[in-house]
Amino acid sequence: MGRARAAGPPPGPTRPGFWRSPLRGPWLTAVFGLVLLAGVTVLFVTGLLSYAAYNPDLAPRNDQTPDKGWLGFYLFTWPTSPYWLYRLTQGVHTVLGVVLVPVLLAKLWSVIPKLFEWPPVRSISHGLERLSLLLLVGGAGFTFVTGILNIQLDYIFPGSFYVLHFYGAWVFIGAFVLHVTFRFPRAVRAVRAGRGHQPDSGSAEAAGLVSPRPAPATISRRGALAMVGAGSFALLVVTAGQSIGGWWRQTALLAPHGRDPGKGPNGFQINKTAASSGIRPSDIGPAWRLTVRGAGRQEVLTRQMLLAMPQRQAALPIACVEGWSTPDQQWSGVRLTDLAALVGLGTDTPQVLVESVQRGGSFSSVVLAPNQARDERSLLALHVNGADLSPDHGYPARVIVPAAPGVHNTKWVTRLTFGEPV
Ligand SMILES: Nc1nc2c(c(=O)[nH]1)N[C@H]1C(S)=C(S)[C@@H](COP(=O)(O)O)O[C@H]1N2
Ligand SMILES: [Mo]
Repeated sequence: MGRARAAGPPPGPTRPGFWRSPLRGPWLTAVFGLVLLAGVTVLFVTGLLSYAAYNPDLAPRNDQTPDKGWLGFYLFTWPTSPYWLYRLTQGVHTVLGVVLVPVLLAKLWSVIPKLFEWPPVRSISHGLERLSLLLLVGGAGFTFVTGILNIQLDYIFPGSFYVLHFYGAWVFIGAFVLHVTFRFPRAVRAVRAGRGHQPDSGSAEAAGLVSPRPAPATISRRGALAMVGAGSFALLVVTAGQSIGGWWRQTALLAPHGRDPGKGPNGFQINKTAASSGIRPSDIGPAWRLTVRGAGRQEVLTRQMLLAMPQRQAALPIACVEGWSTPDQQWSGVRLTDLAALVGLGTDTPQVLVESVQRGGSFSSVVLAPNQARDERSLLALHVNGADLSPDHGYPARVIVPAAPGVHNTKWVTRLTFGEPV
């Protein structure tokens, strides 16, 4: 140990003189850090909401991370109003996650000499601090990468994405809170000292960020900030359109799949087509039936019988966990409360298990909470924008619920079971 120190760090990035950018210093690191503090806080809150929106405590099949344990302490019944709630929270979560990537990379760049600090561990407390930084950097990288892969590649980790992203986020946020607790006062001081203030490389204030032999500047600190800002803005422009929808969708170059949903009443986003979900024409042909069960009774209906019931309208969006969403669509069909009444249930409609003709897959069934089943905008939709649902949009019948995540809007529904434990 003593000899290693006497010999100094090995040649390369562990030598302080190796990192020569004159831009590095407490001010730049503090500015990136404070932007991330605000941004990551919003990401964390909207991420918690995203999980709550699944109503995971309602039924095991709603829960994508069944071993969450006490990490589910904050869960609450997801509301149905405002009807655009999940569209907003999940749009913000995914767009902000993408937009913060340049800031995250810039922040890492600004502290890179610290990551190569020599000797790597000086004392127990120094070792613990470095371990927490490892969790911070690793947790951030992991959480951002899993999130972005899910947005871009359309559920590439079937089921397991949620688990990875969920635990990754908790590790990240734990290390993040520690980091902010220790560094916040220093960051505020550095920002107050101003952009032009560059402390001596050896001083405590320099915090190991300032190069002892800086190269000549090729860009100003303000220019560096502008570059990162421009990168974030460019990402905003190419992602936000998938959440705003309408004309803006054309600007959403990074929108998943960019598949053209076609024109007309059914011309809005489709991730999983009937064919890719293994739906056979015979499953949704004339032989299709809807079974409604509950209160010890059972009714079997054809689509004709459903069409003979009172038809209700609701203008609601579909908002996917991936961040894309549709503008409000005009759905029409039968209220879930009217279907519950068919088996003799009153207005205090209980929870309902919704099952699709689709065989297998974690999106083929869901349990809706009583507040969702009771909402008068919650429909078993038969039409959209004045036309029959297309097979890809769930013909003969799909569920649509205000404020629910897209995955709770089950397509090709064949059975509704009210009030029985699942
Ligand atoms: N039966 C069934 N219903 C489903 C799905 C599915 O894969 N199978 N996908 C869900 C998801 S994740 C979303 S976001 C919405 C809209 O998906 P779509 O774009 O594939 O229509 O439908 C939901 N309903
Ligand atoms: Mo989805």
